[in-house]
Amino acid sequence: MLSHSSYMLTAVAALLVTCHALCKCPGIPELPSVPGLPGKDGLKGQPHLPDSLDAELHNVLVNLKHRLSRLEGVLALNGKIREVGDKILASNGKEVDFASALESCEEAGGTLATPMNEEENNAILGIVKQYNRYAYLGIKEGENSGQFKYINGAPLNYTKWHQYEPNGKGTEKCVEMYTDGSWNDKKCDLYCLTICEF
Ligand code: MMA
Ligand code: CA
Repeated sequence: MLSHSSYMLTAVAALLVTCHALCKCPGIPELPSVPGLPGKDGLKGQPHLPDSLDAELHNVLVNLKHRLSRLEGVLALNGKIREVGDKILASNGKEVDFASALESCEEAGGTLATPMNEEENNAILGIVKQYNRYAYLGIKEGENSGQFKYINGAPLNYTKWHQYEPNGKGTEKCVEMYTDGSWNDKKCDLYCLTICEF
């Protein structure tokens, strides 16, 4: 019979293995193998967990969710994050060129804020207004001038161009958000606020 603490250890290990299987966790190293505990493929093909372990895992998950939501509440209260749909938005308050802004976001495990609809655009706008600074978006012009795309190369499915924009005709390959939420194509080597999404 396993002791209570062994069950807890097994529950937490199983949870971590499950989390690692479900998500890519930037900055979090691969789990070391623990003798006596299942490896990262060890839960596959196992039809059920024992009821007690299942209940324990459920409990751990409920508590983690509760703790995370309280932490998110604290960060939101302090104006450090904004949540929109499944995205979390945050800025480091720094104004840098496009490449540096993207690098900071990726280093933190995210990417540049990329509005995919009006609701997301408004959430990013909230941060632009908070700092009263234009911000680079996660959008770039492709090789063919006039063709703006998401950083991952996918075509845009939502746009909010300011009147008469984009007007750079291949000379302004990045995009900034104005303090009214509209977009302007802009040179990539200027200084704009860094806003990331996670
Ligand atoms: C600047 C620059 C452009 C923008 C125009 C709008 C003069 O250039 O920000 O990207 O389109 O202003 O007047
Ligand atoms: Ca422009």
